Amino acid sequence: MMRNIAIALAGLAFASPALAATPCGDLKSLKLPNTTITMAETVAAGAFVPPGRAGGPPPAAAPAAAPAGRAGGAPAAPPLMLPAHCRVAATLAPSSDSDIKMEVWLPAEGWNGKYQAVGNGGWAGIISYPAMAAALREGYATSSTDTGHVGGTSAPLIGHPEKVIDYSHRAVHEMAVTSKKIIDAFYDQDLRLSYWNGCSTGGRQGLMSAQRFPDDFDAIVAGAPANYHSHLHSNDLVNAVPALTTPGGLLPQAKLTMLNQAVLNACDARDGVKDGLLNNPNACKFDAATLACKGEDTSSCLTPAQLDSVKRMYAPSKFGDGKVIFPGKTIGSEASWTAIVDTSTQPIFVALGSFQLAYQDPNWDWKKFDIDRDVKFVDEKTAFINAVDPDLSKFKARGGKILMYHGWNDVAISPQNSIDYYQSVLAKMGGNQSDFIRLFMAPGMGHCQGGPGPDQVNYMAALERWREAGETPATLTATRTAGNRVDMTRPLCPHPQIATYKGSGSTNDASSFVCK
Ligand SMILES: [Ca+2]
Repeated sequence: MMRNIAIALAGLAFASPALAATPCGDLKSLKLPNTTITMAETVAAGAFVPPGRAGGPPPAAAPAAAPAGRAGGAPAAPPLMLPAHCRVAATLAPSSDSDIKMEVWLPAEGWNGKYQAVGNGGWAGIISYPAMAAALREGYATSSTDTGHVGGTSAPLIGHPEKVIDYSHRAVHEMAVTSKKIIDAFYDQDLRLSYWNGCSTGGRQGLMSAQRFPDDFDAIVAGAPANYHSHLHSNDLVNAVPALTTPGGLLPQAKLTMLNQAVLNACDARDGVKDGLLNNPNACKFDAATLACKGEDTSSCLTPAQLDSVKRMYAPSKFGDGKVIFPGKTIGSEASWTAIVDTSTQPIFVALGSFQLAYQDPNWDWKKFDIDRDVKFVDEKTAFINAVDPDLSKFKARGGKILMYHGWNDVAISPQNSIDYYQSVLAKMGGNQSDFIRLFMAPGMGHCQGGPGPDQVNYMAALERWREAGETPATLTATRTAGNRVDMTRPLCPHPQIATYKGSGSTNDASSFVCK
């Protein structure tokens, strides 16, 4: 009602349909449930320097023993160039222990009528300003949340069960509801569509929305989802703890590179193109035991302890009764196996976070990790954070689309986990459901991006054509750049199709490949 009056007044005074229904600064007095709007100000086009991260995760190269993070935060982030917008910040408190920070950025002109919410990484704890900047530049109203705590570890969640719920799913839901109300108040145009765009934790958040809150988003990009949260983190410990606690269980980086080269020698050309990429890694049968040292340890062989660590990385992790916990790493990804490299001193902090949270102990002793006892316990305490429900019928019924992607060389989250979830959805919902959910595997791509394969893809554009024009994505084009020049393009194919070389044309050109 207030909005309609505001529109009417604006129309009378200026007869301009582009005029905001509520001036930016006035959004500060907007009354919304469980919401305190702490900032609403017009920002001119220019550079925005994101606030430093307080208590962020330790740098990957130097895992810190203390999960509380570093005092003083991360180094200053590079400035982001932003178009003119209305910047709104709010604190949400859906529970008495909630302290969810969020921001909404609203284009001052050229709004495309759409909302793009962007996701987090790891244990979240920071607003994703760079992803918001990218969405704003494309004309979206955009928002992001820290999910209710500060700093990229689970430490602030220990002793705060309501904050764990916020991290799990409540913060993103509340953010979506609140953002839509702010968008609605600011513009005199109706919001047309709401999108989710996230990778890793952001992928988990996207799938969680489709499962728990099917009305929040009309279409979702879910990259490399950390959706099997408790088992993903368990898998990290299953791989890392024996390698770290067995004398000689770790490998020098040179041996991981040697192992990767042996894999490529065996399988690279089998997809028709010798390019350092395996288009279909699961078709590569490579037995690391062929590299076992025959006599003394040399740089080109694996000792028994090293071979054990390598085999564990490839294998799915299992409970004592043989039930699979989480799939193994992909053949071809060996060069990035930081979990078993000899500079590693502890399991990755993101994974430790689940156990520290379950046991309510930031000093939980990972050296005593016991698969059956501890994985069952972490499930008992934190499995509600998982987003593995294959029933997406409500989301599908309202026309929802999900575009999943995963890099085959991802060592942070085993790519097979995305295939497993995708297949579980098809199995649950029956028939060929790829008219609403599609998974694109990216050869040689790392976690969300990076790696030797082409990794730059406009997922959102493909999703929008799908949702808005009914154009089901048959292929995506991935681009690789070297020295600021595109040196390779490749199609990404909807799983289980594989990019297949036609036999002629440049192998660096996507048009020389077909999906089949
Ligand atoms: Ca190849």
